[in-house]
Amino acid sequence: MADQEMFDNLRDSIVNQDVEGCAKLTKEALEAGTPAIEIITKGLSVGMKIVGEKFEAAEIFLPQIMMSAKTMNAAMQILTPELQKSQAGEKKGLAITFVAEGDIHDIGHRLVTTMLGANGFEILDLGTDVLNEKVIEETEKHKGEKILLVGSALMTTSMLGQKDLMDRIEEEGLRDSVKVMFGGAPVSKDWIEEIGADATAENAAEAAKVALEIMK
Ligand code: HCB
Repeated sequence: MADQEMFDNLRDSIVNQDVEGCAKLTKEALEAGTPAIEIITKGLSVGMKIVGEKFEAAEIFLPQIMMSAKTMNAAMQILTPELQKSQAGEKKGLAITFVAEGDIHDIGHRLVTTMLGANGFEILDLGTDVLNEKVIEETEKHKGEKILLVGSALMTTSMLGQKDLMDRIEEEGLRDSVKVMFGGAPVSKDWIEEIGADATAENAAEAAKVALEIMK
């Protein structure tokens, strides 16, 4: 099967909520030597983007998105051990990863967390719907270590909390102790500049690259 056809089939399995078909296609793609990260960025994530667009256009509703998320999770179970194969020697720092308060979208967050772990970061995963207070508390606990804060927000509402977090970091005198990157569909470079964070990335592979760069 040509590569593009394989990626299109993976994409369609997400859009069509085909849990078993997606798992089968994912295994076949891996067996054919396709890197796990390409299966995600060129196939599965493209499907998720289409699902989001269909939801916005009221062509599908919440139960369908939940099934697409279940489908993506089935593929991620197969792909995560591949992504976890470490490419790094010495530790690059402590990555504290979290999804913003009020936000439970965790597929991209888990993917970014896995990629950072595979690229030499020690991981403290705070999970989803995390209060800024908790992020500050954990940063203070680990002060003195090389800390990278990695926040995700998938909604314009939850993204606003990132500005509050940057303000709190300044107020607590922690700005020189941490690097901060944020990502998720609504996060743009302009937003990162506006709130005074250090970086963003389009996807998990780029997030790992950017993280290594800003932690040098
Ligand atoms: Co959700 N949802 N959803 N949803 N959802 C979005 C996010 C909308 C954009 C869909 C739309 O309207 N077009 C929309 C938000 C609109 C907005 O605010 N602008 C939306 C909405 C409105 C909602 C609800 C409010 C719906 C409702 O209840 N009426 C509700 C909110 C729940 C809540 O959080 N409180 C809701 C619920 C759900 C679920 C539960 C059904 C399900 C989530 C399941 C789960 O995550 N366990 C879901 C899903 C799946 C989506 C879409 C379709 C896909 C998200 C996804 O998993 N993408 C999404 C549409 C979209 O995003 N375009 C839609 C795939 C992953 C791999 O990509 O972007 O998350 P990613 O992560 C990338 C990238 O951003 C980057 O790397 C990742 C990996 O490549 N990245 C970082 C992420 N974090 C980073 C951090 C860094 O530092 C650097 C890079």
